[in-house]
Amino acid sequence: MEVREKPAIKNRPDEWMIEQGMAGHKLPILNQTGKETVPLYPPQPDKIVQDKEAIRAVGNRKKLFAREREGWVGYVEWENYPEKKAKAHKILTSQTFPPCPDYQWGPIPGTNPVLPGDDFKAWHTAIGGELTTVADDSWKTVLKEKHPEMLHLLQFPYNGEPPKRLTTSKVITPNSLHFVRNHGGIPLIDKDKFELKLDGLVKNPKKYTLDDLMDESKFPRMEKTITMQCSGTRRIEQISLYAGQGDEVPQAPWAEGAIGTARYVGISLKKVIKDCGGLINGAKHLELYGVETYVKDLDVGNYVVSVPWSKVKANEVILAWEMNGEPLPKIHGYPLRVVVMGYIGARSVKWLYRIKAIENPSVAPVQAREYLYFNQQVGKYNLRPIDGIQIQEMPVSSAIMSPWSKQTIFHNGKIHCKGWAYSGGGRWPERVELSADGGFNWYAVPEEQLSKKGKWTWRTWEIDLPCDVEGWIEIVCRCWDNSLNTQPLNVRAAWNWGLHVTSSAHRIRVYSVNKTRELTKKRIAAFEKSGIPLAPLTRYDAVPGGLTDQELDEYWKAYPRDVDE
Ligand SMILES: Nc1nc2c(c(=O)[nH]1)N[C@H]1C(S)=C(S)[C@@H](COP(=O)(O)O)O[C@H]1N2
Ligand SMILES: [Mo]
Repeated sequence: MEVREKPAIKNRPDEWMIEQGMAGHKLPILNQTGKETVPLYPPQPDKIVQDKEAIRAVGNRKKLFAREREGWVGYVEWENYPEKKAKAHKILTSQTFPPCPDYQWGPIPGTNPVLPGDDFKAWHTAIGGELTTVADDSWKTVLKEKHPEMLHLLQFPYNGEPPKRLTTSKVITPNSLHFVRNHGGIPLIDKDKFELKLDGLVKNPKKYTLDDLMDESKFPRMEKTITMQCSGTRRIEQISLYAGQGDEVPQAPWAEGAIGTARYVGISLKKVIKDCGGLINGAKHLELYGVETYVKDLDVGNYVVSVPWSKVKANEVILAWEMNGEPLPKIHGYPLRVVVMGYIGARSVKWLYRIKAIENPSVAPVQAREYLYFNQQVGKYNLRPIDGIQIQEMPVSSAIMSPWSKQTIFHNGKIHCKGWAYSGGGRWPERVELSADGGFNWYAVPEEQLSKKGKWTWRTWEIDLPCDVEGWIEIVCRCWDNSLNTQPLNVRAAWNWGLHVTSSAHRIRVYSVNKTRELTKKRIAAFEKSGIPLAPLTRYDAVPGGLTDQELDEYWKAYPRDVDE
């Protein structure tokens, strides 16, 4: 065949996919602010650059970023040393790193870990010193402490949730199955070398060993069953609808498992503040410091958030060292963590080493620049951190853990469903309702099919949901809490750029096959008789047992297709 000239076309092989909105990250922005529409293309993969001279000028990283305390592996102190922070920042900004693959437009990799977290790994090794081995150590701890069936959404910083069938199989989540949400490494702290510092606007700043805190003559024990929920729970539903803020760590693509319930033992933070002589000079917030290093916008710090004194005063903030009858697992904050009842998980600081009394909420990035609930019209090109509500109490929410979306269900008129319901701020699920018709008619879960009520805990539930329908249905779940708050009915109603707090009614689409119907029963029997597999729904098979030509002919005789006049 004659070889022709290469045709002058601009299509790329993935043109159709791109045109159909399946690869949004490859699309140019259309700039229509001038006379002509101008496409603004995404950059070609950037060349990795490194200003070696600038990095060398920062100094000896091993010395600069050394372990702060003996017996505290992975601990670099940043908050006390602004010059050190500046040096780490200099290192991170004197080079570029390979961009992380886009995961919001999919397909999300079919691997476990789902995402590797290459940027955070690279930042840690670039800073070096004590942080050099943090990513490897973290993964080793995951493999030691977590259940082999955990779904590792992000390898480093480690973010993982249990699979659906294990999320609600017990009312108290076994430690190995409790979800984990980290912003950095997992420090390995020797409890005999441990010390908690209390300073800032308290009358008598003090330091405590673990034994001091465990001294029952000073601090009465508290034991509480508490559900912890990440504000990222069910984020995947928001992502699937519209892409939002894109970095991997703040934005792990959680499903319904970023919630867990445990029995914690510890003491009330209020008593410790009192032991320091109480707050002074208008202190109204307590800043809580976690040991590990967190990189935010190439700035380096420790994990810091704050809680208001009013919450502490109500004895709703625990310093805990025991989780479900065991010392805290390393991955959950050993030896000491905060547990804030009814607030988003982010305030429950793990590897706690310092509490500082301050006047206003912390300006540290996790408190002031993340976990913000923006208005829908706030996004990448206009946002300011003050445009978001700082998320504290979680709203009422719920989820269906079984069946799964897109599943086909053979049933006899009732579909068995299971799930959880939770409300923050000390409210609790009072009623859970399911709909098999997209949210028009609702059935309440019978009280005896809901787990026990608790002020700070979720309730798990099961229901046989009546369903007469054949074909695709949408099962919806919503909860009413004891204040009669309920959930918005669709994701869009509460969609936000930060992709937080997906608290809308949980919807799944399943294909209902109702075997109480004679026709269905017969046809399935025909599949079985001929040994034709029933799954998957979309597989085409030549199934015998339809009408014969003669039967068709007789039918059209009795019920003519057309009218004569
Ligand atoms: N030091 C520290 N504390 C932390 C975090 C963290 O990354 N570092 N993550 C927070 C977030 S966002 C959540 S949801 C909870 C999760 O607690 P878990 O990992 O024990 O389930 O811990 C919080 N405490
Ligand atoms: Mo979280």
